Parts: sequence; structure tokens; C-alpha cells
Amino acid sequence: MPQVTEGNLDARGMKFAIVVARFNSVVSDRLLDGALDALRRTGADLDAVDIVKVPGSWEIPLTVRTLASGRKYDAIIALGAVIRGGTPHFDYVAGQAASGIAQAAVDTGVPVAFGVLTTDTMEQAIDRAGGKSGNKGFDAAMTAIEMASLLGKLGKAAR
Ligand code: INI
Repeated sequence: MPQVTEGNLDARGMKFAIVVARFNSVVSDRLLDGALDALRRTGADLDAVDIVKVPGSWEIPLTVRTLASGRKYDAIIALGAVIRGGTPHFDYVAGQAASGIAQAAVDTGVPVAFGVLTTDTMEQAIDRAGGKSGNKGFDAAMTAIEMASLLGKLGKAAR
């Protein structure tokens, strides 16, 4: 029989940081609500959750990397909203946020869930932040919990 390893969704005893961009806060505040809801529902102690606010999504990667390097967190959740409408540097901000967050996770070994929306319009962003398409902040937090659990298991297996 093959050996299957996967994480579970039990956040009890885990420590999380949430990095959230204030830009487009009408959206990112809802993503934050969703992430906290997921953590609460899975048993996390919300008093042990650190929320770090940054000006925009461009600032998320450096902040995530700084937090991950401190080795204090089981996982980090990155939240923001980059909306194409009206901003010529959408591609720079969205691209930098995505690649910088991925790189920080790979380099530090701390799981970082990507909850940065990249949409064409504000309406699409609202849809994904508690509107008709769910809440990507909630989804990102669930992924962070699962990955923290998985890496905990893989780490023990490797020892
Ligand atoms: N930051 C965002 O998080 N979303 C955006 O849509 C956005 N736009 O449109 O420009 C945005 N820009 C700010 C950027 O993240 C930095 O804070 C800024 O460039 C200063 O470094």
C-alpha cells in the first residue's frame, strides 16, 4: 500500500501571522475577516495570531520574509487586493507580490498562503472577498493550516 501523508485542519496550538495590505482595504479587510473566521473555526487561539498591516501588496514579500525568518510561526497568511482597473503598474505589483511571497516560503521553509487577489475590477475583488465567489482570505487561511500541519508531519518523519 502506498504511504499517503497530508495535513489536517486542526489549528489548535499553532501560531500564525497574517500580513495584510491596507491598499483597497474595503476588500482586504474582508479577506482578513475571512482568514480569522477560518482560524477560529479550526481551533486556533486568536490571541496568538499576529496581524501585520502594510501599505500595499508590494510590501508583503519583504514583511513575510522578515516574519518567517524569525521562526516564530507555523504558517503565514498573505492578504491583499491588486486591481487592474486604472493602475498602470498592476502587473509589477501583482507579479512582485506573487513571486516574492513564493520565494519567501521556499527560502525559509515556512508555509505562506497566497491570499492576494488579482482582478480586473473592484466588483470581481468584492465577489472573492465574501461575495458570491466565497472568501479567498478564508481559503488562504485553511491552506495555511493544512500546510502547517503537513510540514509538521514531514519534519517529524525526516528526523
Ligand atoms: N497595492 C495594492 O495592494 N493593490 C493595488 O491595486 C495597488 N495599485 O493599484 O497600485 C497597490 N499599489 C501600491 C503598492 O502596493 C505599494 O504600496 C506602493 O507602490 C509603494 O511601494
